[in-house]
Amino acid sequence: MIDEFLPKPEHRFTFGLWTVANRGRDPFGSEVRPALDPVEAVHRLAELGAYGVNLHDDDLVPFEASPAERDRIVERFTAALAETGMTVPMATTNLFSRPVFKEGAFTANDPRVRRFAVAKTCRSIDLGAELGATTYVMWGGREGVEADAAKDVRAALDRYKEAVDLCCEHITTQGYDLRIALEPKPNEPRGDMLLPTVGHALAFIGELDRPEMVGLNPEFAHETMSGLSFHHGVAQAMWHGKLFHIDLNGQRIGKFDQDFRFGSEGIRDAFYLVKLLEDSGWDGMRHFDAHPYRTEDSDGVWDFARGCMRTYLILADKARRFRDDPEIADALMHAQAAGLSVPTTPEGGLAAIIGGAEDEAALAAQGYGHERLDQLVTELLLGVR
Ligand code: GLT
Ligand code: MN
Ligand code: MN
Repeated sequence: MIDEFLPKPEHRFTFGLWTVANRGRDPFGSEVRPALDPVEAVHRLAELGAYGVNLHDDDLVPFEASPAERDRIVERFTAALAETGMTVPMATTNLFSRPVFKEGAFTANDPRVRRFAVAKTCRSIDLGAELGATTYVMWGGREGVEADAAKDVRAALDRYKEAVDLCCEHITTQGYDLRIALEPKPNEPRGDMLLPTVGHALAFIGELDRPEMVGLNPEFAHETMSGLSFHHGVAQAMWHGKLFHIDLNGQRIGKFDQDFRFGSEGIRDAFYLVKLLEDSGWDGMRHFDAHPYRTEDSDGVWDFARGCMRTYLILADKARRFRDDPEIADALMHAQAAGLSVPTTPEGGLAAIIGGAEDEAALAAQGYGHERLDQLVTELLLGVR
């Protein structure tokens, strides 16, 4: 039997090295799985049909490694990429694990910590460029505060901008083909984090020295944690030309930062997101930033990875069925969905609008058939149409 949902490199699925290598540690318990060699991760993901892997500097090269060790590690990793045809489309920096960043990295009160963070980031940008990455993600995991008295948010944003500008300067002077994607998150690990949502981050980009080099890497779990619609956030990022990358996973509103397998929670939201990416012809990566349940052994890790990709492909198929379904098309007509593409301004311009005589009572009496439309989507997702 042909498996129509078999992942292939052409689908552009990527995984963070840190996702499949996640060892199941949580605030209440220790690691439950052994360490995973990045070279093995590359081979296993390639066998499953992935297109590439993404990484933090420290995921591949331990922070303490000497320059000679670094070169050896990178060489061995590059050989695995060449052998499998896998790529590294995105790179990022770990600015959150080491104790030095406990008060912040780019927005730490101590300028020496900030300089250390910028230097670590520039080295990591060099590594990403060496591996061929064209997107550089910035997730400010420690940029935030619990004791609000300790941090002036306006000054912190000045410093955040300064650090991003410095990184853009490094990319430009080195001549790298690299764009920066900021990743918003509302909280966890800090009580409150800077650039908490897609909207905050979009507004921040407008204040940068080189705004054209900077866009967004929205994450399903992060907008959902705020109670916001992920696909609305992604759609707005696209509308501004700022969707540079995307982090896919599963999350339920009101819970801790779950980072579950894509589609395991919020299946409707996941459907509308996949539909948006597919309908818009998104040619970027379908990147999974999730981790296996703590219940899993090493085999479960690969079930997890396979599941993320398979669910995406099933939802992409549902998006195609949505388009081809005559009853859904009829319900969309009833909802006047196509009417939104008609400009508000008629021939005759504003004067025609002001002088117009719309029949308010007739307009108000219209029904839009959303109950029928939404039930059809439910039945599509439940597999009965
Ligand atoms: C970390 C975080 C993610 C970010 C990664 C990039 S690291 O796992 O939870 O949301 O995308 O720094
Ligand atoms: Mn997350
Ligand atoms: Mn993420």
